[in-house]
Amino acid sequence: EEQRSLLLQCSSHFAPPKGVKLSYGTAGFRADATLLRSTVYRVGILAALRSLKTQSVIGLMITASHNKVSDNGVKIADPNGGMLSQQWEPFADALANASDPSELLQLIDDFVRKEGISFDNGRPAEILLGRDTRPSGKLLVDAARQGISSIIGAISHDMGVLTTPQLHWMVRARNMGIKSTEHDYFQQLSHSYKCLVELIPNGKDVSKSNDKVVVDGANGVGGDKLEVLKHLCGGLIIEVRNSSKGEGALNEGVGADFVQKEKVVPSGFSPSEIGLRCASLDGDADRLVYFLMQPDSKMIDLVDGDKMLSLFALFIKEQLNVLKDNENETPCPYHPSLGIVQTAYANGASTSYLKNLGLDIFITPTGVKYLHEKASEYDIGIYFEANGHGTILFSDRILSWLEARNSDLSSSSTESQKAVLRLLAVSKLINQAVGDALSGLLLVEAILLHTGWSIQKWNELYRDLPSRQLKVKVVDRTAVVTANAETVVVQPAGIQEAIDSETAKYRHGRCFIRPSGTEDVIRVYAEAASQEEADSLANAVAKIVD
Ligand code: NG1
Ligand code: ZN
Repeated sequence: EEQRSLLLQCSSHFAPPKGVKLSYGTAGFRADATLLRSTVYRVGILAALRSLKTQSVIGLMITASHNKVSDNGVKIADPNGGMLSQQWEPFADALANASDPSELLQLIDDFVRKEGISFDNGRPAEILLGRDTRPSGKLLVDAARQGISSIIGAISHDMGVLTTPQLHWMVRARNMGIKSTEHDYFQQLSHSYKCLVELIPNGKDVSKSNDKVVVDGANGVGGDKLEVLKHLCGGLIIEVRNSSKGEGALNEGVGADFVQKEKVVPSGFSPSEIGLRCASLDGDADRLVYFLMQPDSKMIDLVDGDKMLSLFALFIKEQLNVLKDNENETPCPYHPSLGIVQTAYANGASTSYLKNLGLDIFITPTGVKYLHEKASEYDIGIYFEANGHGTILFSDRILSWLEARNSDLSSSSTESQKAVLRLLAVSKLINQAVGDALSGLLLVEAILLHTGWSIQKWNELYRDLPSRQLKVKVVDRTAVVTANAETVVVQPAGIQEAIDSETAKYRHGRCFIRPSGTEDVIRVYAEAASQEEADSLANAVAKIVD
């Protein structure tokens, strides 16, 4: 009863905007920041309920990632640091769209009963709050806190400005009972990076290398955090451009999304970077792409998520092969599975390349939740979106086997011992909660040192098929329904046939459309033998959609 009146009273201060229907999409709720106060308040309530249900710490992140600075968003990190369980998404939608406090209360009442959530048995709700550098973030964190406080006994910790992956990492660490501060995050990443460097064959003297990487921080939080992290990473030279301290607007003409989609040099880079290894983070630093500036042109050679995936897959496979070749030293009671997970946006050339390596590849629909879930089915699962979001997951089974082998072999310094140590270091460096540009960057840098490759050499693993992405504004994007991991349109009728007949006109043609989960658009993706053909195919299909 006390709980009910508290909820009714608090909720009356957070009237939802009229005529706006929000949906908890692939990235939580996203909208113009001015529309989000009531939504975020309600997600605060949701986070507290989720924490009570799971009896664990939950995360709540305020960010709109690579979207424009006037947008914002909110999403929940589940106890393992991953995305909110899909079973709760319909409840999230219903909460956000409830028209008044009494409807809200009714929804909560029903849901709490259905889920068997108890307000007074067990530990109180506990939520970690984070936000990116958007100016609207503070106010929205405040709304989230009020939502959390409308559940009696619930506690929130404001962790301040963080990258999205940092918050997810902290939630995961808290629930694993390990050290979970930002300092611990930096320590774990830099320590495991240095382990990998120490394990480089033939003791290459890394400290003497004056090779640097120049990183575009999208005018957001990622560059600021990288400034701290880089000083802990031994001889690694990182030059940060476009941190949040500069003049430029978040994600405007900068950042991983811009660089990947436009394939041009971001602001803040000059011809002096030609030939150097360059990288771009997105606005909340959960995406990373590398690139090379072309001489005499604004254009870049993009080294995208698919290529990072390929680099990581090669390295992991090499370590697993060492273990297999020395099986007498490190007998494994099972055959460790290595799985690669991509979406339809993966460049066709990457998929062929990975297949030729004999790797097991699976395609899921767009959305980290799908990729992550699939990757977790393997002993080692690597997933990446072409846009640079991805990570590597290690099963408990393989981690305990590696730990056990490590103690068996601890005094030896055989090749298998090194392979075990490398895999363990990767499992600690990579953020297993969610894709993380900072940990991804350190892993790329460590592997390039290990292989002795330049970014040019890495880029030549395979040649991308030219591609083009377009977005088409439509009245109702939900009218487009897809199947087969979004590669086929099943509704409206006739569209797929039209796309097929257009695609058939092009060499190496491949094309699909899907409704975006984060913007009010239909996305068109086309691939073909030349850039002109990819452009022309994408334009032709965009006309069909319009
Ligand atoms: P939508 O808007 O559903 O295409 C975009 C990205 C996703 C994912 C989400 C979340 C593309 C084509 N799509 O989703 O891959 O990263 O944002 O941020 O890049
Ligand atoms: Zn992002």
